Amino acid sequence: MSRPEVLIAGPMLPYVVDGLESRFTVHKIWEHDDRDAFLADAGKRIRGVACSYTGVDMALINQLPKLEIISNFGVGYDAVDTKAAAARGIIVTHTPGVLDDEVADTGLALMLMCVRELPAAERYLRAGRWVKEGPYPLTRGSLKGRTLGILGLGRIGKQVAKRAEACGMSIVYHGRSEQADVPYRYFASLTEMAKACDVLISVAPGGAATHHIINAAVLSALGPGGYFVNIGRGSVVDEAALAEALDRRVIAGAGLDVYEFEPKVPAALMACDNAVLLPHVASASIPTRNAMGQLVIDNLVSWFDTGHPVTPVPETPFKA
Ligand code: NAP
Ligand code: 8YV
Repeated sequence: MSRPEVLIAGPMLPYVVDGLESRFTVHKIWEHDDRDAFLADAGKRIRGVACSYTGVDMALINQLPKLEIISNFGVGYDAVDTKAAAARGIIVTHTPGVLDDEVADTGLALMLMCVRELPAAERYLRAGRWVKEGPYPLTRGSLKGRTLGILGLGRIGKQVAKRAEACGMSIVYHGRSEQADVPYRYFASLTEMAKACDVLISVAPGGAATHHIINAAVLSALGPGGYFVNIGRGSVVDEAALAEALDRRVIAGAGLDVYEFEPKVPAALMACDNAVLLPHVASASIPTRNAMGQLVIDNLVSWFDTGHPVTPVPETPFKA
C-alpha cells in the first residue's frame, strides 16, 4: 500500500522528521529552491502538513488541493490560517497539555527574575562590582503577599497559578468569560485587573482578538510597583508602549519570553535595564520538545490510520 505524502513546511526537530519518515513519504519544503515548481508537482499528492513557527498560510493551503490535515508543533497555532483550513474542511491539530509544566516553570522563573532583579545582580557580580562597590542594592521583596493577575487562565495559566500560590501569592484572572470551577477572583476588565494586581502575566493566545490588548492604559493601571510577564504571544503586547512604560518607570519591570516579530526584539526593549528578555525558550527542553513532536506525529498517524485526529483545534472540530 502506498504511504500518504506529507509536507514538512519549515525546519523541525530531527525527532519529528525521523518519526514522520518512518510512516510517510515526506517532502521537506526547504530542500526545494523553486518552491512553486515543487508544489505544482508534488502538491497534488500531499495529504498532510507538519509545521512549526513558520505556520501555514492560505497561499500554501491553496497549493495543496488534496490536503486533509495540518499538524502544528506548538499549542499556539496563530501562524496557521485556521479560517482557510476550516473553509476546505481541513483539520488543524496542535500540542496542548504536554508543555504546561515547562512553560509555567518559565513563567515563575521570569516573575522571580524580575521582582528579585536576579539577572541584574548576576551582571553586577560578573562585572566585578561586588568586589569594588560592595553588595548589590536591596530589592523590593519577594513574591509572597503580592497579587498575581493572570491574563488567560487556561491549561498553562492554571499551572502558573498553582506555582504562584505555593510562593504565597493571591491569584486573580481575566479572560473572555468567568470560570465556574476555579477559586480565583474574576475580572471582566483587563484594566481593572491590572489596577488590582502587582504582577500581571499573559498566557493568552495570539491572533486578532488579543492583538495589543496589553497597551499603555493597562500598563499605567499596573503602576510603578507593578511587573509585567509574557509567556503567551508577543502580539498581545504593544511593544512600543511597553518599552516606554519601562523606560519612564510607569511600571517597575518586565520579563518576556515572546515578541511580536520574533526573532527581532525592538531596540527600545533591549535598552531597558529593567526588562528580563528570554529568546522564546519556555518549552525548549529536550523532553518537552520531544513530547510536542510526538504529538505532531501521533496526530498525523492517527488521522491516516483511523480517520481521527488526537488533538484538533476548536476552529476545525472533528466531525465523525
Ligand atoms: P488555553 O488552555 O487555550 O488557555 C488560553 C486562555 O486564554 C484561556 O483561559 C482563555 O480564556 C484565554 N483567552 C483566549 N482568548 C482570549 C481573549 N481574546 N481575551 C482574553 N483571554 C483570552 O491555552 P494554553 O495551552 O494555556 O496556552 C496558552 C498560550 O500560551 C498559547 O496559545 C500559546 O500562544 C502560548 N504558549 C507559549 C509558549 C512559549 O514557549 N512561550 C509555550 C506554550 C504556549 P477564555 O476562553 O475565558 O477567554
Ligand atoms: C514553541 C509555543 O516554542 O507551544 C507554543 O505555542 O510557543 C512553544 O511551545 C513553539 O511552538 C515552537 O515553534
